Amino acid sequence: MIVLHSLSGSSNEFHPLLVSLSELIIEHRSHLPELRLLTLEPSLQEISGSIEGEELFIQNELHISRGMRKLHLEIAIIGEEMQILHCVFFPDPCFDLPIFGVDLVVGSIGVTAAIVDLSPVGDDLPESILQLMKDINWPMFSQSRELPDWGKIFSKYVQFIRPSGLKEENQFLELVDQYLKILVKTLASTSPCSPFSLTTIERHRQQVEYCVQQKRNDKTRNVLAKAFNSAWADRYLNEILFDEPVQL
Ligand code: BLA
Repeated sequence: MIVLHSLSGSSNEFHPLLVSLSELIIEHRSHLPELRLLTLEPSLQEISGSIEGEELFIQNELHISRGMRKLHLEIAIIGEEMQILHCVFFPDPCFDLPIFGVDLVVGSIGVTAAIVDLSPVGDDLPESILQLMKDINWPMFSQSRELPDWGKIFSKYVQFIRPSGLKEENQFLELVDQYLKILVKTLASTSPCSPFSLTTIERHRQQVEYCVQQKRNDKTRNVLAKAFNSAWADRYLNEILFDEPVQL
């Protein structure tokens, strides 16, 4: 089991938002139907490296469930300062469900980036999800951040912010809670399409595109390449973070 306990005793204290976010994700994940832990080889479950003399430590957890081809939760610690929570729920393309993604980056001055989205794998999000999103109580964050060019994969509801203070950190957490509630609820009432249907093929194509665009994030690549090397970073991005769904 991930996560935070295996590092207690080290000088690293996890940021409270990272702890709450990982607990929230694990709680929602536990409600997914037919949830199963995927065994990862030990060298990928826990990974150590060093970045300019500082330690890098990554923990990975992978599950699958009905409707989800890959549920990935990762916590990375880089030196004394940086902590990252990365989580993506990739749907089975036979199900009309969006990709859930969240990334939290903590630096020496606190949380610098908090991003959450339900990303479409069709022209737009499914109608049932759009209906549920209408009821969300949208907080006004004081510092919105600008998405890079590859961020076109995200929905119009993507939140990319730098939370300012405890109130905004809690509001971000509340938003992730609502996104996950909507996803879990929708999954429960979604039946799969045939793997050969045109809609499945299109969702598969868009999931590949999501992975291709995410791999353009040089900030992720640079952190990994510095701690290991660029070949290792590319392999990790291609095989663990954003591996493409198997061919239909
Ligand atoms: C930004 N991602 C970042 C940043 C770092 C990482 C260091 C810069 C933070 C900042 O500008 O304040 C690093 N993220 C990582 C690492 C991992 C990681 C090392 O996940 C994993 C080991 N990224 C995702 C997912 C999303 C995402 C799932 O992995 C969205 C759902 C988004 N991260 C994302 C975006 C940025 C970012 C949009 C900003 C990129 C930019 O400003 O160019």
